[in-house]
Amino acid sequence: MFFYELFVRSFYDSNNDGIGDIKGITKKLDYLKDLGVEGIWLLPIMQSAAFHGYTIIDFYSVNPSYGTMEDFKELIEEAHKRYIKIVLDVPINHTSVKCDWFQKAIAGDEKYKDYYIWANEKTDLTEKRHWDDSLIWFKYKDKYFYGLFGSSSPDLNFENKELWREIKNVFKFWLDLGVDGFRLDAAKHIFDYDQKNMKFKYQHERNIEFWKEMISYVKGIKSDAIIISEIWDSPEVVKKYHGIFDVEFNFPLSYFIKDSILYYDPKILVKGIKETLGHYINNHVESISGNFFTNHDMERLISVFNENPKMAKMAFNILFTLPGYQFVFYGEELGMRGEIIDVNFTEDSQEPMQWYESGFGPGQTEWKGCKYNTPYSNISVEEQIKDNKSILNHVKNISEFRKENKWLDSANIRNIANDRFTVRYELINNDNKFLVIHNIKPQKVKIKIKKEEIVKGFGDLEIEENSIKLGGYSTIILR
Ligand code: ACG
Repeated sequence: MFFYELFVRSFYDSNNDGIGDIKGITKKLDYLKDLGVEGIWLLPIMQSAAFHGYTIIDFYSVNPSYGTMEDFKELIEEAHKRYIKIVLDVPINHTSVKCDWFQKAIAGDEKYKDYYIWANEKTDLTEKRHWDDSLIWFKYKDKYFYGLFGSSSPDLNFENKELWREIKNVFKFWLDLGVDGFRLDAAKHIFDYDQKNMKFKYQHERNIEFWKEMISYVKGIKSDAIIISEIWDSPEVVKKYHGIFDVEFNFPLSYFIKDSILYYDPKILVKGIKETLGHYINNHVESISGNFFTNHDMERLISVFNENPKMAKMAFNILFTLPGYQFVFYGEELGMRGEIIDVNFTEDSQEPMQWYESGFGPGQTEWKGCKYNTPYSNISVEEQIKDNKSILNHVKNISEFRKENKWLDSANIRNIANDRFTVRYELINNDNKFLVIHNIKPQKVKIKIKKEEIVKGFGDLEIEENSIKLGGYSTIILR
């Protein structure tokens, strides 16, 4: 299943204020359908003061700059008419400081005070976040609160069971509106502070207990709701949560895919598949692998590849020929550029979607100037739609192939191997068997095959009687 990760603010503007909105997405559903998209992961749409929307002011609202609740209902209806699912990002680990709950807590309301985590005599106010040395304790008026994601987003205190009920209401509210599922932000952070010893400490068991209860509640309302988790960590930690969520983002695999291409090293991909798709090797899939190469927190694909479009296409070939679901961040289908110098400042990877070569035209969002995706750089829907060799048309072709072979989502993967140039693996189910060969290097390679075995090729292929010359960054799929 092909999911498109969509950032509303940057996507399509329906009312000419320069900010992308929900009506804008509805207008562009046919573009997404044409691309082969089957599900949209909507980055947070609730009221928030931050550009990215991850600090929520009101969990039961739509950000007024994105539109109204009615617009959202219409989007769901129109998406469903096109068999596109809508999965909502719900960041419940923290709120905005502007959230009513936090404001009441600060004003001394006992109920809401217990919604947050406050410093006490044991607190080390200089304690740092383990991955980048950011501070985690912040002063608001006369109190210090715990905020793993910064000074404007106090963490919620899930020791308080009342909050579990509150969050269930949040999920119910959006399910009742018709959403098809949730992307659970920061899923490993629900219990990450040891309040006895006042020290940062992941408590994976307690997170699992929390999510199990939330998921069983959600499934009680909508049994086929899709639950996708974000646990950005090593394979060892990701594994701890296996089987809890329907879909788990495969962060480790995202690095293996990019590194194997970037460093011209087929061994990296073989290792990556073996280490992170083990459940598809031994046919014991409890959570679907959410495969991707970038998201809104990361450097964009083409920037990782020093703007080499062939490498980007190769990454798509790998993504769309592995078992699991595919998640593509908006704009990656055009090779949009964007770097991230600091994970706390992600604007540069979330620049306005480029619809026009000139950078201007109906629906074009302009909430920020583009530092990376400048006009006349061949990075626009307008330009690429006309060009058979564009990344956009490449993504369309490969997603179409994937749709024709839906069985690949849950295929068993076997005999993963490499030589100096290629990576090959078999994809199998009871009725089908494909052999996939990726040439992940720039040079051409000759491979012995029988013509009639060819199912499909992506890239440069010279087919001869008993062999094929597989161009650099090209893929062949055989029966
Ligand atoms: C989510 C969203 C993100 C959002 C928040 C907060 C959470 O996608 O847009 O931020 O609502 C951590 C968290 C993630 C979080 C990212 C941004 N993402 O775990 O939930 O930060 C290490 C750590 C990870 C860490 C990552 C960040 O382990 O926990 O993610 O670094 O770089 C190997 C290692 C792996 C390591 C990686 C990267 O893979 O195995 O452990 O990950 O390398 O080094 C938004 C804004 C923020 C704002 C916040 C409120 O973007 O700016 O502060 O909202």
